[in-house]
Amino acid sequence: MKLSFRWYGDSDPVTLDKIRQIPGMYSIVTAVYDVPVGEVWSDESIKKLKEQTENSGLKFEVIESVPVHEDIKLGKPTRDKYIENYKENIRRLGKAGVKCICYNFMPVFDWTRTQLDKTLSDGSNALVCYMEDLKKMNPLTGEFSLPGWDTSYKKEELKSLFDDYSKITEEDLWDNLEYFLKSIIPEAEKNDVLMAIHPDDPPYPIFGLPRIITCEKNVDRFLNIVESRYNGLTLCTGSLGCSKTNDMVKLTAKYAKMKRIHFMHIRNVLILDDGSFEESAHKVDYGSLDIIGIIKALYDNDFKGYVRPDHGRMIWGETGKPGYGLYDRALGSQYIMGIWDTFKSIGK
Ligand code: DNO
Repeated sequence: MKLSFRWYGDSDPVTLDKIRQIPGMYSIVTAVYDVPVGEVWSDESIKKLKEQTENSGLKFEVIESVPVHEDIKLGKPTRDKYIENYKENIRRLGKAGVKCICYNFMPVFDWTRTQLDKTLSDGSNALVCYMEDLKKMNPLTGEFSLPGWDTSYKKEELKSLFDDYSKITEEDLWDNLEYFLKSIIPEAEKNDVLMAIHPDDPPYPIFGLPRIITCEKNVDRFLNIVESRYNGLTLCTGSLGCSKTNDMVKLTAKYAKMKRIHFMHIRNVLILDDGSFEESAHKVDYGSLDIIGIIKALYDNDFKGYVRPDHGRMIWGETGKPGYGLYDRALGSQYIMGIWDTFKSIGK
């Protein structure tokens, strides 16, 4: 298992110098942020990221994300142009030494929460998703956005995207995913870049938009579309795991055994009675997920991929990008590695 850490580039208050001091840190997880979704990343930007990373003594092996243009998800005629760009990005990143690309296939919105700074009982704050609030949110009228979202849309553009999605079914979305995968996976194979889809977060339709990477049955279906190791997963424990029906220990063991997990996002969530959830500290008894069981499943199946501590709470007065402060993610990383090292030392 290779420890990694998300870094948002020069504008990230969490600097590479700080990240490299976290014990066991191996690779940076980053992306080119100055290019609109769907366009080709310049060789210069990729080179700069690689140099910055390597000069800090870290590897440049994981990209999160190369975002997928909405026209691809919608199956519009213009998708072929964007797919060609996507393939070019795979080639360029592969040439630069990238081994794994994380992406998602969520219509319009990436991860979604109802509050980014809910104060917990210990005075820290965290991302939460409360069902009652989620029902009241309307991205077409509300003046809110989340850090994971593409904020470049104007209200009218968002409206027309919603109209487009109202005309397609979940099965259409599957067809469009299939078309995309069949085009890009051969390119990933040629360039030795492992593609790792991120599950939908939360794993159910929101705002009337379909979501399909949500549960075991659908992940199985996804993996079967292209039976190649290069068509793999970013298994995000907190995304799938905030739905009680997803047994994360079982899923981790199953897909790790199949060698289809290339990237693990590990975090804990506390699931409330009505399906709402709060992001909690990684430590097993702070949330609803069996983090130790998940890591054991990885260990038992000789997991060799990348892992990153996913969102952390904001602690010790830190401010910054919600979910992506230094301190709690660093603590989480040491919890994860501590469990891993313990299994390593006691053996299977
Ligand atoms: C949230 C992240 C996601 C993830 C994308 C992958 O913090 O895990 O935003 O990067 O869904 O494409």
